[in-house]
Amino acid sequence: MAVILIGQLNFAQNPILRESDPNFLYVADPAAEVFNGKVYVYCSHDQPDAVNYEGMKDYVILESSDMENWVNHGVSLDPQLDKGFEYAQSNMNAPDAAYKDGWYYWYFPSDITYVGVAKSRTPIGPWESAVTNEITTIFDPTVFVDDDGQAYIYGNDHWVDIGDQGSHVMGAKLKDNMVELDGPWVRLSKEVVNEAVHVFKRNGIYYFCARVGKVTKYWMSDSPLPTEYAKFKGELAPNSPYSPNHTSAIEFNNEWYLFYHRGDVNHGSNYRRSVCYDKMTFREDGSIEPIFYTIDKGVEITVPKPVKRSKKGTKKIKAPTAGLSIRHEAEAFTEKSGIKVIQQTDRINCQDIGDISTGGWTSYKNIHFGNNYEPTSFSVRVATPNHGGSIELRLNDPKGTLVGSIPVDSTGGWNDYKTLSTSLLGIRGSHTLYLCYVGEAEKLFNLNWFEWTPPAKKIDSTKFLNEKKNNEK
Ligand code: FUB
Repeated sequence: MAVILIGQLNFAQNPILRESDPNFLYVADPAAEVFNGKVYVYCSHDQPDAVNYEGMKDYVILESSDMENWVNHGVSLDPQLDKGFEYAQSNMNAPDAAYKDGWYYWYFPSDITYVGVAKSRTPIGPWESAVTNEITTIFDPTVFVDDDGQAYIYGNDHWVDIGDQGSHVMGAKLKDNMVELDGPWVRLSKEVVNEAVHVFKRNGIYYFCARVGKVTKYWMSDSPLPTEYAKFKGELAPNSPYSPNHTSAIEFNNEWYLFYHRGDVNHGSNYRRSVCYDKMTFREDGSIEPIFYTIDKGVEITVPKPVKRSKKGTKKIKAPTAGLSIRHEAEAFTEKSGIKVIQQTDRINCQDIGDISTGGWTSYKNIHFGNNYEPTSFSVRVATPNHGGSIELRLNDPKGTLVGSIPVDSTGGWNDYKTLSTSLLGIRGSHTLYLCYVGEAEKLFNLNWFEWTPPAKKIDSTKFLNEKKNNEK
């Protein structure tokens, strides 16, 4: 049995993505979720030259296992380009995601107020459309699944002709299929709100948050769809610098965090925003202390320390590689041959690729290896009781250029995962990566994920300092 000690304090950094990171993007409207013990943040995507919200067209996922080290999955849903989303048009504002009955659902607005839905078997895709047309109209859709499995959709009726005149927090039940309303929209706030509705539950209390004027305010209720208005409680988070606020809250390792965006970092603006997060403090009556925004290494993270695990003795958690490594779930492949997607036997809702025999392969498109030829560290997470053979890394074709090979020995069993690494040389740019499986055993290994760390972008420091000076003038 694992014994968990709580207590070590680490510091994570705001904003999550920085201009100096490889594959940096401006991301906004963070919808944070915890799925299978990991944090996923579903974000809208601001274009680097944006001067309004009209050019917002696709969505990005950030992922973390510890709230300190983040994986940037990049653009993960592009309804205007991906097949099956022909109904989705433009203005892809704030999204949200939810899980129910084996599917992850991604709710995204198109044309400002129409709500489209994508679904996937994993939190990071691949995504397919769950519908053939938009499911409803509401501004800034957000979905909450209660402990009894009942799902609700919320938003505000700014620019939407439902409910009373004016813009309020609105909510409705969703059917079990997660794509149809199960009843009428209900007005939940007496007060007028602007946008950015988000709902979470803590100790049996439902919290409704929304931007009102320049700040985020909140309401409390003992019902997810109160027939009387939810009780207005006041300010939750101050104005976010250079940008109207948009927040979401999660509990992770017994701490609560509020995600938000700001436009005053990364040479940003109102339309070039960056996602941040800070700790939440609840008072005894369930009300919340206004959030204090931090910048740089200011986010306190309480780390649970596993000190003992199973009969095999003490296992230390390996600190993730410094820098921004990019993790890709093995089952989120583009194409495959001779493998199956399988459930992990000791973790609910976690998938691997398995039943792998020699000659099998999986491919992953658009893997970006950085812009220079510096070594790229590459790791795989595998489990097997067998001599697992090896994983060959090839570019653009199952028989394409061999750029690396990782030998896989027995890790001890099908539930004993090990991370194996190698260093790849001489690759740059984006490629379709083929992982090709070679070995003798009938079932070689199960592969959970692979991860790589593109070398940091070389920054022209003179240009950076000049730009900074100009901005400060
Ligand atoms: O991202 C576009 C819009 O900005 C969102 O829909 C609003 O909530 C605000 O964050």
